[in-house]
Amino acid sequence: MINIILFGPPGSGKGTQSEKLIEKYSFKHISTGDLLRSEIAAKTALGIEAKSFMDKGQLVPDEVVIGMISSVLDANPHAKGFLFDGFPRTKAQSEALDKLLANKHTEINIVLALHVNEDELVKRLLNRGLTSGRSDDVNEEIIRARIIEYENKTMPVADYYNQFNKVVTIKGEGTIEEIFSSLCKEIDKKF
Ligand code: B4P
Repeated sequence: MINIILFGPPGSGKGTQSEKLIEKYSFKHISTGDLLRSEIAAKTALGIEAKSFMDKGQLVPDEVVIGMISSVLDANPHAKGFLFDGFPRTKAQSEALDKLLANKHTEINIVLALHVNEDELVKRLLNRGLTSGRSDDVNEEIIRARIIEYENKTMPVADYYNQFNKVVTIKGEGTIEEIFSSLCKEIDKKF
């Protein structure tokens, strides 16, 4: 079983690259952003709670997200590997994920960290906001708040996996195909 985390700030291309990676490698894709947005669309209690955080550019509480991941792992006992996109986003989520995977006698093999400068991130997200209908993409203030959340709460995830030498940094600027090819090179090297 191969388990990969695609890591990076908001707008670094995690969702974009995940789509291409799952097509090529047939991993089970787990995007906490997508899962939360479908809960919002279905107006569930979890979705209503999550929306109040997401609309402000804040992370959703750990216990909500960890519970969601645990259910998806249980629902996919025969997956040949998982591609985690946008999860874990805090050190507590990383520790919880490691425990959940250990219970299934597996682990995270590699963390692919996309690096993109802040001005480019803001430009991409404002641009996506023109068509996505996503309330967290519409104004620069919320986008900057998401980047600050990333720096304060999510960067420690890279430090956490770095202690096990699992992090590989990838340049996340350039064409989508160039970045995809860099990611595939690292995956193929590892497996
Ligand atoms: P997410 O849905 O995870 O996504 P994201 O941060 O917006 O960005 P992503 O990196 O996937 O960007 P994309 O490829 O689409 O998070 C949304 C919110 O959900 C969070 O703020 C948080 O509130 C909540 N949440 C999610 N997971 C959570 C967790 N684990 N814990 C707590 N809260 C959680 O790319 C963005 C744009 O760039 C697109 O328009 C794309 O077309 C463009 N783009 C991509 N690659 C490009 C390239 N190479 N060049 C130019 N443009 C490019």
